[in-house]
Amino acid sequence: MGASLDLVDVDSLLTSEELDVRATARRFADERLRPSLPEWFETASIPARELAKELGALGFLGMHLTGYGCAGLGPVAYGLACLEIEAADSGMRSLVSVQGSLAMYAIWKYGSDDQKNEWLPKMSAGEAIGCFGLTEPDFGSNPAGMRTNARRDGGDWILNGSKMWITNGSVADVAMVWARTDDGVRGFVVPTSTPGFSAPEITQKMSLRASVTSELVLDDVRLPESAMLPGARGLSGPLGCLNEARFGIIFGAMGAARDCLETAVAYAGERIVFDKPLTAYQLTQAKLADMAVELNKGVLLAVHLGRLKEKGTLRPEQVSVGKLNNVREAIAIARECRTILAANGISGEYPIMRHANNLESVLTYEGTSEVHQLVIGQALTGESAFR
Ligand code: TGC
Ligand code: FAD
Repeated sequence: MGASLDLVDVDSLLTSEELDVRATARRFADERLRPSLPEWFETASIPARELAKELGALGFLGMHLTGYGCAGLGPVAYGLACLEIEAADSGMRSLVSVQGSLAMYAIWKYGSDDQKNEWLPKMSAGEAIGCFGLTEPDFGSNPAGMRTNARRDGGDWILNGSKMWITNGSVADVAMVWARTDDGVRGFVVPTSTPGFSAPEITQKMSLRASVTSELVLDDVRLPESAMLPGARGLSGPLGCLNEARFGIIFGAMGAARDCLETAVAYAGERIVFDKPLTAYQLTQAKLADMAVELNKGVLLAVHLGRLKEKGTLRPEQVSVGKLNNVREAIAIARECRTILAANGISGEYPIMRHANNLESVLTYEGTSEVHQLVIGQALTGESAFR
């Protein structure tokens, strides 16, 4: 956090390596991302290939994975990088999350040696971009219902179906596609140049505009036997990847919230209303105090969950606690900060409305807030209320 917002001295919980990673990510966000984001958001276009290479050069792609050119850093360092990148824009953090925690992680965790050797080095360098296709037009929260299927044809696989709302889809070199087979849900490594594969971009988004979102269409896509991920069988495969990306979001959302709060504090100090700066009014201070308390609690929760992940004891329902709380609080902070800037709050000249709009996507993807409530509810009661 920026020093002045770190009310409870969270920084004292971080190692010097973690602080260094954070400083590098903050510099990249401030110098490379922040100046261009208003334009990228407005035009809904990003230089994805260039950014991937720059992020790769900094070691931010698959940074919590080991081997194959990955940085092999701890979960808190990874989380802090997500936080700083999302302080610039959630769409930028999405690029990092999908590449490292979903696409690369799927290969790293469940892939064959050949798949790992072929894809991970170029993905960690940002020379190849990956995407992760789980959601379908009719099956988002309930991926168990997926219709995309893979059937055998001699020694090959033939994939048919479609995926929806897929981050990085149209710019990806490789897609992790989850499909129903006679043997349950399996994952496939699909080079996007394969005949029958296409990825039309989704337009008219009012949120996460600085991010590529696409449909994936699989029309008789023929793949060799070796394209299947050997280590993933059933839904636990993709859900295992989601734990990784959700973990990054627990930190990331606090970055968006921090950027809103920093903007609001600075604005309130300069804005004169009824002859005094806005910061001099008790109502404003109450808002700022409440938001700073939630921000500090959220970052503390993120670091705590990171330490559990480091020990290898982090459970999925604990990830749900973090994702539910931190995204919900981040969006509340963004909306409250918007009120402090009033009319200026809706302007693209300030980052607040962009963060607020982005956080609507973050609230929905990687498990909606309702899905995470139900995961926590199940852990509390032993009853599954999904169906
Ligand atoms: P259920 O019967 O409970 O479980 C099926 C199997 O999966 C296992 N499992 C998990 N494994 C690892 N991690 C988890 N979090 C897991 N949750 C469940 C479970 O043990 C079981 O294993 P097995 O071996 O017994 O078969 O599954 P269900 O069908 O009842 O569904 C549970 C539910 C609703 C929680 C799950 O479907 C879910 O999480 N739904 C939300 C879907 C979702 O989050 N989609 C995200 C798509 S990717 C995305 O949004 C990327 S955006 C990224 C960006 O741009 O940043
Ligand atoms: P639905 O599942 O149709 O849910 C509709 C509403 O019903 C929600 O409020 C939900 O919480 C609620 N609901 C669902 N089940 C229950 C229940 N049992 N009880 C009570 N309420 C319930 N997916 C990918 O696979 N890869 C990606 O890279 C990816 N990137 C994305 C990027 C963006 C910008 C967005 C917006 C989405 C992305 N997604 C991606 C998709 C995302 O994961 C899904 O949108 C999400 O899982 C929710 O699915 P849905 O939109 O179909 O909503």
